[in-house]
Amino acid sequence: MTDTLTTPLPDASPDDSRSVFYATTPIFYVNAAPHIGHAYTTILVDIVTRFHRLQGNDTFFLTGTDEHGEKVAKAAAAAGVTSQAYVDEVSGDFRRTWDELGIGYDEFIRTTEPRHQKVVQDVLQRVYDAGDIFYGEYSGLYCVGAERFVTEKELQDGRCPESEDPPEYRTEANYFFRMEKYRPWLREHIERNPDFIRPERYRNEVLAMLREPIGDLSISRPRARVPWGISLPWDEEHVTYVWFDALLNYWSALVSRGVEGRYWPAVEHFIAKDIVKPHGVFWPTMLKAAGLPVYQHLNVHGYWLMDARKMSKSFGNVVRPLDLQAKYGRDAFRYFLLRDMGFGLDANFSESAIAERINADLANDLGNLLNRTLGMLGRYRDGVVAPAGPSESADDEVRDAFLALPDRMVERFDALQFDRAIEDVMSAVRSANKYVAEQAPWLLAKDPVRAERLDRVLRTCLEALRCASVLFECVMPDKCRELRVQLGMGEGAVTLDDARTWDAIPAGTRAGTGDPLFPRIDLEALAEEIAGPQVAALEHKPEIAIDDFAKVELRVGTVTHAEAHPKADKLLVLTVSLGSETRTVVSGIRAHYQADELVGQRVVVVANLAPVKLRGVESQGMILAAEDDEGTLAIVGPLRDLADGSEVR
Ligand code: ME8
Repeated sequence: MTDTLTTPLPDASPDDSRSVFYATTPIFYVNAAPHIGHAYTTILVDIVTRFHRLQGNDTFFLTGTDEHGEKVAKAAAAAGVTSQAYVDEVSGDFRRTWDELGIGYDEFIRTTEPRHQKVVQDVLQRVYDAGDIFYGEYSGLYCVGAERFVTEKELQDGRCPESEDPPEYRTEANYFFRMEKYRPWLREHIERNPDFIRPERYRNEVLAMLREPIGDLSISRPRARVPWGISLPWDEEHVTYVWFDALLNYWSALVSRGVEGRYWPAVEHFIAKDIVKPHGVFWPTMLKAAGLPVYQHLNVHGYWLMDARKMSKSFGNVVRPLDLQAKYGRDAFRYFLLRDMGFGLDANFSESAIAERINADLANDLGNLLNRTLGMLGRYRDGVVAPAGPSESADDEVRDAFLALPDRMVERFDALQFDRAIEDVMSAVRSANKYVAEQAPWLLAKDPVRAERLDRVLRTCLEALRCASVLFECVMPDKCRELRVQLGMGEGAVTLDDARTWDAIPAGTRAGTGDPLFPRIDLEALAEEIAGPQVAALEHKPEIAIDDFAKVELRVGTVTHAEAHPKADKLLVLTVSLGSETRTVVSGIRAHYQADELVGQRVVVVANLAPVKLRGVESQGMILAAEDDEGTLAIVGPLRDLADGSEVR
């Protein structure tokens, strides 16, 4: 069973002069549950679309799931259910995740929906009738993980560059799309439109592909081998190749709602670098052959890495977005994702990075400005905003810094510099905090002659906060609304123009206080929770003298008992015999070792480490373990049988 989820669009009037912004995420394969990588692209598109809506543009945001193909059929078989039951389940998981993350998509498309299949068949027939599809035989290396043929040249150590799986050799009779025919046109198009694929490194990557023949694209699979797909309209014995099917979602979603005239081709695709070739080569040539205008921009971001490796289900290093949202809050999590990845580049993911970012930017800089401003307004003015009085140059500087931000933010977003856009706003917030310190309202409050000056300083801070709440509206919609409520401005909608005005808070407005918007994260508690290898692994250690090393007392021991920590799911509590004494050692190795396999294990203990309480259990030392780049961890022990307590020198 397939169902559709659509939200009503506001009407477009015939004389509509608004700019159109149509943005897409990839439609995700349903062979894996959503993780931070999928969440990043989806949250990013949500933020960018909200920013365009804030500017009054006519926006359409599409996401969905890619449900056909060998990979999905194999995953269903492995799960022991029908393909349809399987895709319904996982697609639902994606949709629920996006709903819980507050993603404001206009359309969620599934490639198993009849409305999509019909459009795919129409386009196939059109390209077939035009003579751009032919029947032939092909032999080559096929990668099921990436669902495409790969060339010898692309392989890295014999493996597919995308999935890192070894491909298999296949010979098959297929239908082919005359892709090579469109290579000169595509090359010229990209050369003439320098920002068609961006950032530039990905444009160069595609141009390099186009310098040599790209071949024709095999676009069908025999139904006998891969039944899970859309039939070719002229030959029931073959189903459409999954990429030909999937890419067309960007078009079918509009056609099925009758809005293709309104939104095509103003389309902005957002993807990660794994799928540059299908989007940069297959897709534009398909569109050209179908007689459709090509998209406006292909925007390519890097990978979220976990332990220096792409986060991916096949590498087993994924983090679920809803877990992070539950722990850190939806808006703070969105803020982190946007702030900590430079678009186009890879970024390292870690929970301590989220916590540090939240504390530094949101709890300290923004939270501090809000709390101190509302605190002072309450203390000195009973929470009531005074009329706007005359300003001095220090006030004007803060005002000018904020009023320059809307235009700068538009430029930053257009240039895909999202992290810098955020940093611009934060830097103005920091300058407002500095202004408070310099103006010292607490001193002004002691001097009745300076009452008007105090009002001006408080109002400047309130206006700065109001503007920040508008500028951050697309990134943190819930928190920004709450912020404005705390400022006494109610829950009404805002537009970017609200950040182009100053002294807009009416005199007499009663601001309240509320719970802190961004509570500080207890970094120590977090470090305890993720204690173990990650915490101990300082990357660059300073050179030390032998005396420094001699300060560390290392002793051989034997684990006599091991059990799970009652309050932390990453920790084990070990009892270790050092011969003359017994120690309790709390160790963050639970992801790597079972408690019972450790009993009898010989270990090396740092015996003179100051005791520390980890989630309520005192740890009297540390055991040594090594971890490689792949994340495999091994406890270090003596290679010969030595008495417990022997010193390691
Ligand atoms: O490729 N870092 O689906 P997919 C950043 N169905 N982004 C990541 C990521 C990571 N570690 N891992 C995944 C497919 N992504 C096809 C697409 S489109 C017509 C068909 C995100 O489930 C990123 O957006 O493998 C990447 O391009 C996408 O998930 C791949 O999703």
